[in-house]
Amino acid sequence: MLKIDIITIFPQLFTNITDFGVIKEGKAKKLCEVNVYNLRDFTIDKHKKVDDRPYGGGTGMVMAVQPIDDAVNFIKSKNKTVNKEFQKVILLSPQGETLKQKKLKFLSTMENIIIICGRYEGVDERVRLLVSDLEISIGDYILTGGEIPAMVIIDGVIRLLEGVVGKEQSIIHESFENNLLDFPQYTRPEIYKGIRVPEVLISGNHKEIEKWRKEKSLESTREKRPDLIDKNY
Ligand code: 4FV
Repeated sequence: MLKIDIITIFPQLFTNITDFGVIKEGKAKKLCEVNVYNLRDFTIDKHKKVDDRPYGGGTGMVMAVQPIDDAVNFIKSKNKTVNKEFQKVILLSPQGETLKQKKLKFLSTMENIIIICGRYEGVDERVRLLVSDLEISIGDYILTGGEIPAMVIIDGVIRLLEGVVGKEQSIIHESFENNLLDFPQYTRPEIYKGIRVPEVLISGNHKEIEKWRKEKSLESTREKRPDLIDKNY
């Protein structure tokens, strides 16, 4: 069972994150659970403030360390049975390591991941020094908050849990699984607006089909993502 705990000032954004598709199945099969915590419940500020002006001046506000630290410790105290080796506190920010399939596979082997969703200009540096184990970015662009990146991790990790994706859907043959992009897929109709499904795919010759798919994966990877070819993903 993987427990995913989210810390955010907008918990309602996650209301029904687990009510659809394979994520829903994972929850139903008790292979995972997603708990959402409102950061404001952990502030000692009488106005429930979780941010403040930056030391040294500058525009925008910074998220204070105390509410985040207390929220993480509260969640850890609730997950006492979790083996600490399999518990990770993740800070989502543009300064983090860029998320790749390999990291999702690593996180899918955890028992508990606690995700800190930043807002405003970011978090006090002491969150990195005292609270988070991992810092992850979903890409080199600036969002308004860490909530959508958190959903990327929830979706990408839960679908890798053994038993979540049914037998009919394979996660073996997919992009990045073998550091290649996926081969072209076709379904009915056989001809659409004059474009016919490649003959080999309706030949029934599985050896030829497998060969064609491998070639096509290599071809589109060379074309679209040459950087992938020699990178061990
Ligand atoms: C982000 C990213 C991201 C930065 C300021 C939230 C925002 C605001 N997180 N990958 N790219 N975060 O843009 O993870 O606090």
